[in-house]
Amino acid sequence: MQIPALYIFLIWSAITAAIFVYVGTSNKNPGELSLPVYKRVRALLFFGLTIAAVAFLWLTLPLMPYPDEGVTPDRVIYVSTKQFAFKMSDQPISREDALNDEVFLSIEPIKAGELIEFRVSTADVTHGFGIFTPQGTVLTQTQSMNGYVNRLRHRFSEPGTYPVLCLEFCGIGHHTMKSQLQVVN
Ligand SMILES: [Cu+2]
Repeated sequence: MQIPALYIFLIWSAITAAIFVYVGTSNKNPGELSLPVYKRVRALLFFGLTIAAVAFLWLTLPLMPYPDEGVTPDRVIYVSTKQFAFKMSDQPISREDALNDEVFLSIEPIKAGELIEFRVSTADVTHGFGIFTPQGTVLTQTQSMNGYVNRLRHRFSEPGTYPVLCLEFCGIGHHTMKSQLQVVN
């Protein structure tokens, strides 16, 4: 997965650099563009990009995982983040418990098929709450932000051990910020 990402990055960087070089060199000999042509190009760009944007939104917005109105989750799990750990509880987590390193919280295993709502917040800086599949690919994620409770709903279809990792660079120990979820039948 890393190598294809590197190639995509290199190709994209080369395209961006080529555009800069083209614009930089083409400015040396500015050509005259007649006003009607200029207006036509501008109208074409405006309407073309507007139609592309509307089509893109129309195609992709229905795929967004918005929680259904009026659907009650089977279970609520409270998540609190702090440099550099996750705390999860079936009860709301007080700010004192969130900040206290001596307080260890745990949750009961999750049942496969249940609709889980994670309520995610942070006790210090912004973190990420990323749930990965047992095979190590991202399953779902939300940010963990100070002063906000972000709700993330997910239904685990298969039992297993799902790693939880921070997806925001939150400080020197970011890479050690790990947890996991147990999903059972
Ligand atoms: Cu982090």
